[in-house]
Amino acid sequence: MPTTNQLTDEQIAEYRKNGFIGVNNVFSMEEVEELRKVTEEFVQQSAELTEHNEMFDLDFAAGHSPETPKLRRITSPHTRHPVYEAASRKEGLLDIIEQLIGSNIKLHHTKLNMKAPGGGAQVEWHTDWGFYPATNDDILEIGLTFDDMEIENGCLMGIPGSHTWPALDHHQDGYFVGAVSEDDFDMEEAVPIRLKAGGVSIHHVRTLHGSAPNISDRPRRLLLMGYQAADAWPLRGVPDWDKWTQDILRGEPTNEPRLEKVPVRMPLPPHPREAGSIFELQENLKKSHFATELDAAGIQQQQQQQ
Ligand SMILES: O=C(O)CCC(=O)C(=O)O
Repeated sequence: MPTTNQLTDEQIAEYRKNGFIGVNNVFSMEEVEELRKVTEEFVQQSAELTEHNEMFDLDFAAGHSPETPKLRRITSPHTRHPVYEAASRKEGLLDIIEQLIGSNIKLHHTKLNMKAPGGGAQVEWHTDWGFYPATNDDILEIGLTFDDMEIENGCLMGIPGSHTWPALDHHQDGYFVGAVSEDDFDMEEAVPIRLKAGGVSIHHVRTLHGSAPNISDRPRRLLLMGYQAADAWPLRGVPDWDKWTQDILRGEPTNEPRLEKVPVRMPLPPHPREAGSIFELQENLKKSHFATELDAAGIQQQQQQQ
């Protein structure tokens, strides 16, 4: 099956209207196989660890142990192995991104989120904008799936049109917890992004998204790669100009931020309980949107009817 490097006009219109789309066949199965193989090596490397470190976030709730290592996240995988770096720089992918945010493209970050079979954790509803507001919102995240991604194994879900909403509050008791409260939206409007392995989800930085636990017997491995227009300047500043320019993947860097009238709420003050990953941060949320497996199953039933 040939891979694609172009969105159709319909796909672009859907992205602009809903704030997210799914696109199959962006990566070949050979590329996916290589990514799976390298990822398995990292999972084995994490086996002996008993606590999170700057590279690995472990899934204790899913039963992480030396015999059954359960890795929840690899942080910045593109800096850890050339296979991930190649994925983040794939020309066909950058062609697609250029259609959505223009020709000056900077890599924002990467992370590999994994949900183990039978319990891999949910990601509570949030916008990426809540974490890193900028001078304009030409910023998006790609999710490259290594596995067929379905509701059962905790696919990404989005709320259509939420990228046009005012800046959502990701605070609880005055502190940033990286998740919105249940009252801010109607979960029944959630649309799952179902994909085949090698496909990508694309969501706008202001799109409200989340994902349920994995209640299937299959893994869900999603390589998330954030990209931004080079003139979308982080409101928290650019601490390292050399690193900033190294991450320009297409076009030119600029020190002239483009200022757009965008609604913003800063992710401050930080939560007093220090958190390395979004999973740890969101554990501070008093009421999960996915309180029980039954809730997750309930959502699934609703969504399957859509
Ligand atoms: O892994 C997922 O399902 C979503 C991840 C996500 O949105 C995040 O890590 O910011």
